[in-house]
Amino acid sequence: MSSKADIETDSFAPHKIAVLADVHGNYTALRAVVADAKRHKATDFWFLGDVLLPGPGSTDILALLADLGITTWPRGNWEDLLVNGHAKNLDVTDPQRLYFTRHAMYQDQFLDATTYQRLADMPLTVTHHIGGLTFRLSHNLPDKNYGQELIPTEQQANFDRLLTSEIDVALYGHTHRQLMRYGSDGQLIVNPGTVGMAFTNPGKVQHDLRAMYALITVAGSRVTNVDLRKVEYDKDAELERARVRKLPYFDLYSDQILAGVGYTHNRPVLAAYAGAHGYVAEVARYVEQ
Ligand SMILES: [Mn+2]
Repeated sequence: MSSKADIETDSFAPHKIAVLADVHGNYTALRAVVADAKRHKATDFWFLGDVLLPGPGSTDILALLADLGITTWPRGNWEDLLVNGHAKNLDVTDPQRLYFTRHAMYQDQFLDATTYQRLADMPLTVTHHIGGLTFRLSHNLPDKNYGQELIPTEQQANFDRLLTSEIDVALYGHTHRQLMRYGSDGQLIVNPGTVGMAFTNPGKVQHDLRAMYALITVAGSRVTNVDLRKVEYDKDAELERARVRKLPYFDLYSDQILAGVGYTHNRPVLAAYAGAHGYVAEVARYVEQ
């Protein structure tokens, strides 16, 4: 796997960059965000990883991202879980690993070998140069796409790990929380929040289940605006897609979308759901193939 991608963009044109992260299989939310960004005349679209799962979206999401010019992005931890679930590399005695493997099994009806390989080969960081500014994109830390180091209440030293002297703006996702702050040397750090998998956040001021993204304006060699946006989308339509497409763990997805309840780390609930829906036997047969 390569670890870096470098993308050069015309320095002289003004840019309005829509930064998207953590779509998590929610095509309906992604479409709402893209429509909002186009209304606001976005010129560039970037993505920060965690593209599929646990929602029903699949090649439709990958095609929409490709239409926006997004073919490379920093690999999210859910890309790793999907790829490893498909490769049958996860320990399915763990209800959480069973959950990812059952979802990979579901995605197998849509994704071909080339697509799995493309996801496996995504770099950990992507660098963009615009107007003399260097932007570095990572899913979480530049060398670690999982973990809790960058939740908004963490210490400054953790955020400085996003930066080097060459970087002007660090963009990361993963926490599903919108954030704008600075590095110790004054560099800008932005997290656009999550497009498709909003959680009920701690604290009443953070409670919001809309689709999130960031719109960053660059004029000349300056960042002139950072707009942390939230967009309403049709949650019932998304759940209807999930129902029609026979999404596994449907009720948990429904709870996620309508109430912001996350089950990814709730092993007792995942185990009970898998047991009640026959997933344990299905995954055992899949892994043996
Ligand atoms: Mn995520």
